[in-house]
Amino acid sequence: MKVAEIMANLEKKYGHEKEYLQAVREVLESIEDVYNQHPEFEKAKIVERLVEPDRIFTFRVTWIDDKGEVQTNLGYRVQFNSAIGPYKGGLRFHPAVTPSMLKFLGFEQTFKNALTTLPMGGGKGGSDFDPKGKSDAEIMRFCQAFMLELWRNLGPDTDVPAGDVGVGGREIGFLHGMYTKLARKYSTGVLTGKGAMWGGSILRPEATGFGALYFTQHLLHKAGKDIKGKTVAISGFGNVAWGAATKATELGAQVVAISGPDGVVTIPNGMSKEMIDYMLDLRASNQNIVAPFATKFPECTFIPGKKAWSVKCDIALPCAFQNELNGDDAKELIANGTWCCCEVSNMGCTPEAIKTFQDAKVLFAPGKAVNAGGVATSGLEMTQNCMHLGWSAAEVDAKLHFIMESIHNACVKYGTQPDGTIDYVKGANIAGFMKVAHAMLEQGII
Ligand code: 2IT
Repeated sequence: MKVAEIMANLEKKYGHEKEYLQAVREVLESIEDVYNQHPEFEKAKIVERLVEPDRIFTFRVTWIDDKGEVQTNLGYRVQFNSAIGPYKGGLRFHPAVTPSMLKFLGFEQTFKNALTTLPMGGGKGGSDFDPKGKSDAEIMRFCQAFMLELWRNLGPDTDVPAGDVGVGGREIGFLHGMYTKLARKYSTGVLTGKGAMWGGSILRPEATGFGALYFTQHLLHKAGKDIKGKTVAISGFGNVAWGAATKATELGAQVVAISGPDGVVTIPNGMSKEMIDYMLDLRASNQNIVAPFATKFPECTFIPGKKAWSVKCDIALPCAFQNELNGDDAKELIANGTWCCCEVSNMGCTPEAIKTFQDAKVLFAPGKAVNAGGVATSGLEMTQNCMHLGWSAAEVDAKLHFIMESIHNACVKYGTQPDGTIDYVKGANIAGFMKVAHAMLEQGII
């Protein structure tokens, strides 16, 4: 395989799909050497097949807003790869959603899911629907209209969506209700992230953030460091940021910043329980602004137009959106003394940012390893659903711990460099790729 050739072909075909091309390039560059030691991969054209999704569904979603006006959005489901299990991955509702964004996310999901140790293929979906400013009733009608189109393509052994940006417990509830009505049967395992009273796993809401901090602990431990007493800057204020802030605080770190599209809030003495709880109210308000946080807690300061990366911190945790931390942000962080960045959002750092961190010997780990605790706990939810039972928080947490440790071990196994340092980007990409590639190889040319 020659990465340059494959990328040139993809650029010809999909030149406008920037996020997709970025995600593919990062993985292919990491795996090139290892891949080329396996002539059987080359013969079966594993990479050429793996970069293309199995299929993409595109559909129109029409719904009626509170004023009685007819609205039309686009809906998608990218079924990327099912070599190791049913398609699995979240739904993103955000006005910037395009096929490129969902292809990048589905591609990433395929490797991430392989890292979890659980049998899940990769998928992703969503819509350009903007939840901002919508009422609960509008969100419900949109979710119902979305499911009306998608339901036939889903199933516990076929494709199992969950939440992502703009889709949380409320949306999963509406989607599940409509699925049940259309399918005329109660399939507990057709969506994950359900309410704890109707088949959801305890700790699923917390799992992405908790898992990210467990991974961070392993990474720090390996580097001879400890999170206790360190300052942490978090971007975003949604579900993932909330879970990360909760666990970071519990582990004795100080969360000194959270942010939104409108700016950053600095938190001089770290977050209290009341502040962490208030993040949930902010998200549920559907306004997508973080400024009210500083009004509610006067010791905090809101700085409009600034990112979390302008705040002095030991550890940076991007928890919001792809490419939210660029090369200049990385330089600013480093100048302010940051020595660790664990990417919690999917592809949160640009390639320039990653290079800047790695060149400066900042400890860096990529999203597909750090944030895999979310989808892993979705996998645990699927297992509980199959077994028709529910595990306790302690049981789920122990399994999440084990999975994050396994992912860290896999990164160390495949990412340790001749000089003894660990390239977590390489490690995660090679470990995830090896599993999917071998599964594809053993299942023939399909
Ligand atoms: O990016 C992700 O891994 C998610 N949004 C969670 C997907 C899932 O199926 O739980």
